Amino acid sequence: MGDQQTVARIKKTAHNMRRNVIEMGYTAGDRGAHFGPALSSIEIVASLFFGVMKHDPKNPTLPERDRFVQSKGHACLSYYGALVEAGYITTEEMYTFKQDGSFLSGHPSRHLSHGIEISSGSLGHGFAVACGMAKAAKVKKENHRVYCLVGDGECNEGLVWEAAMNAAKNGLDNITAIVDRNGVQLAGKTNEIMDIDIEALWRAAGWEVFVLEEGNDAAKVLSALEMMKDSTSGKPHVIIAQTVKGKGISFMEDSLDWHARPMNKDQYDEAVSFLENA
Ligand SMILES: Cc1ncc(C[n+]2csc(CCOP(=O)(O)OP(=O)(O)O)c2C)c(N)n1
Repeated sequence: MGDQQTVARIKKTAHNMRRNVIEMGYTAGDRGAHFGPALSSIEIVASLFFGVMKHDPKNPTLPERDRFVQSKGHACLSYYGALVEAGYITTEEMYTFKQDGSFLSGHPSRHLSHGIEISSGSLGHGFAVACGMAKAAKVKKENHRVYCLVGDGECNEGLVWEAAMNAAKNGLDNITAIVDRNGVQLAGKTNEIMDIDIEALWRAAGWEVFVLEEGNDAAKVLSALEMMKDSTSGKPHVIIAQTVKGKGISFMEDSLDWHARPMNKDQYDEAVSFLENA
């Protein structure tokens, strides 16, 4: 388990990231934002950027940096929220989310100087690109690692499994995927839309699987990530993290309604008050 100071830093940053999500989502006005998908993934993204990944906001193109790919790109607010906290994006820039001309669009658009590694949002594609990046690192004998956030609904995509099988075949032990298993996707409960055993599928594809029951517990997420980093299985790794969609804002938790939508002033005030009293 990570040291207490690191865990405390991640928890504090996670709190700030939730606030960033609300600020940016409210800034989007009628265009709306994916609140629920971002909030479930906060502890995962925070643990990566503030506990596990090698990266330097002052040198965003550092060749040795670990790569992060947010394959569930619609949840970009957790990613942007972390980039704000790390210093890749200023607070002023944060408030341009979804405004005309802003580099902070509703899905990540590659912008290396701001820490956005690849464009993503078409489900399955980001994960396949992440596997390609891990393969490229192997070919070039580079030691950085690739981390990829995948949705549980996203695991319905055929491309995920083509890329996963190929990664295992190529022994890509330098990639860790984290499945944000929040159980709710765009149009319903994930197990009602496609009742698949994703643990068994990842194992069958040849990956080392770790099931994390508390994916919104920073200490446990950090510990799982470190364990996978130290693994000597020679396989690609996946952490299947049980999370809560909309985590941290009670009226958004486990709610299909808050997958993506605009937020009005009353809802904004209520969300801010939840965070201030958390
Ligand atoms: C290829 C593709 N098909 C459909 C969509 C539309 N879409 C956006 S989010 C989403 C649901 C994703 O669910 P999940 O992966 O569980 O992520 P969550 O929102 O729960 O974080 C869908 C179907 C898309 N972005 N890409």
